[in-house]
Amino acid sequence: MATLFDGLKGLASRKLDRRGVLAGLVGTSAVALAACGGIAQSKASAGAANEQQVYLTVMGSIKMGPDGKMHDAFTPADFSVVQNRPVKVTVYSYDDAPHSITAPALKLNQVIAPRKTKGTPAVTTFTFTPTQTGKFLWNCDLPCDGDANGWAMQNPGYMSGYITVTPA
Ligand SMILES: [Cu+2]
Repeated sequence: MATLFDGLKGLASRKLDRRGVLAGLVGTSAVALAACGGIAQSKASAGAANEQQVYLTVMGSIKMGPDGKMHDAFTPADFSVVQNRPVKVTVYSYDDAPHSITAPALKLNQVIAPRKTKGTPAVTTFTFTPTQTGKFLWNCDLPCDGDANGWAMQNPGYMSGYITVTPA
């Protein structure tokens, strides 16, 4: 991991007093611990390269439904990933209410944080590794789409969609 190397390099090149050395060592061991979380260091970097990235955006009253009303929606609501590889999901929410991506079959139940300032999205990131292949329905599990009594939560393409997992 670059951070561990940079940490050691920084430690060696800096002239530190005792407190500085201690702080440097603490910082380095924290990084080493983080590397341990990825099992072995070499595997951790291989895992990062193997990681799949998904970017989603959430907006309130953004997509017109067949009822002619505007509904809360994820964009995209459907995405496809490959089995047995970590998926890093980054969600930008421009909405002032929390939402979720809930898919029990994939053991997913992730709250998506609401934005605090209008126009500035809240960023939620999480990682999961799908082990089974198939097409899995997800829903937002937190009451939303208030103007339409939660209609979007039951309708794929809005506050619901499909995660397709294809064989590795
Ligand atoms: Cu929602």
